[in-house]
Amino acid sequence: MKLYYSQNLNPRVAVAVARHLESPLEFVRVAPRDPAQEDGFRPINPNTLVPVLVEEGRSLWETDAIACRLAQLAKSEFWRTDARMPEMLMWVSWSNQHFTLPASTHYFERIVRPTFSNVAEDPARMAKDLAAFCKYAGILNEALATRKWLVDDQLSYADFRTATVLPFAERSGLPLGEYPHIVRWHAQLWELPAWRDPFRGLPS
Ligand SMILES: N[C@@H](CCC(=O)N[C@@H](CS)C(=O)NCC(=O)O)C(=O)O
Repeated sequence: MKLYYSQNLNPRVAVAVARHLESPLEFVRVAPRDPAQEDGFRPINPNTLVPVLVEEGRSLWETDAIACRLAQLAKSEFWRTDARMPEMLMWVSWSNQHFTLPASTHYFERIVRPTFSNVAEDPARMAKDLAAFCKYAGILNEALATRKWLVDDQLSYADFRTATVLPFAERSGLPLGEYPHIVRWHAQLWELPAWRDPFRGLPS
């Protein structure tokens, strides 16, 4: 079983899940949007994006699907399968659609784009996305005020997924310090080696 990854937002989450669950797989570092690799990568994922899990010749793309499969293989409740699953999926969906989406513009403009282009960021777009991020950060902060972890006070995939952008928040210029419960919750995640340093020992 192979997990194709890069060090960007979504594959970071997939690698962290694999590390957390101690999944028996080979990590393969790729750059699927590099013109030299793109055509060769298409049979593995027609979207030419990572992460991708290849198991017995079958490809599974999308971070959430990969996390689900790895937890299934590990027989772990990290991906809830009981009555708590809808609540876990609520956070997974919410973070993908609302919290992480505007934050990922900051991530892209401040961390990724400067590695290949010197086109300046669009201030209007950045301001709009920052306002959206702050709105949803307020909602998350409020939710975390009364709980240790997002689902039933035990670590789950909802915590990893909702925190997708947080390791990059400071460098992306996202004002995380204004949300003390998010800061406390992310500090808890940071205590987990799989979350803090998922790429440890892997090619960068
Ligand atoms: N919806 C996909 C998004 C995957 C995606 O956007 N991957 C980006 C990284 S965040 C990618 O492959 N970019 C090219 C690269 O990292 O080389 C998922 O959740 O896995």
